[in-house]
Amino acid sequence: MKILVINGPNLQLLGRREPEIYGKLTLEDLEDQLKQVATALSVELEFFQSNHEGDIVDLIGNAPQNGFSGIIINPAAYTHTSVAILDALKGAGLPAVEVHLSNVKSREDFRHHSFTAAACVGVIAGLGFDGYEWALRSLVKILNKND
Ligand code: CA2
Repeated sequence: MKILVINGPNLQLLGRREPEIYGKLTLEDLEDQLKQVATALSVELEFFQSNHEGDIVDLIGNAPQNGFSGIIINPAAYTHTSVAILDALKGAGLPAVEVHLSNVKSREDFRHHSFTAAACVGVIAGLGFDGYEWALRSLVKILNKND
């Protein structure tokens, strides 16, 4: 089972800026933490970070033929703006879980609405890196049920 992990714009800055909001750990630290969980669950992960909406749309669109069974996505700022990513997720038809490091509901009003969540089986926000781990565990459970 192969799961695609997508991180959207500016998340390459993790651990380098705004540690009071996003923590001190880097994107590489996140990937290492998730790989350990994936090994324990016997699933394969592929990581992708992009600052470009179209690249994310292409990646999601190609995910089914590239053999992915599910998607974990932190669309970052595109969460609040992108009908294109929403449509790509719907079109791909794979179970997806949306993750946010911060509790978007406790932040500015413009972060309260997610366009992309409507195409996801669930959303996890405010748990930092652990949110990705719970997303992975839930996705694997969902996919195993679908077998
Ligand atoms: O809480 C999250 O994970 C967000 O998706 C992060 C986005 C923000 O626009 C969403 O509202 C919530 C921002 C990602 C920017 O990441 C940075 C990381 C470190 C330093 C600066 C930006």
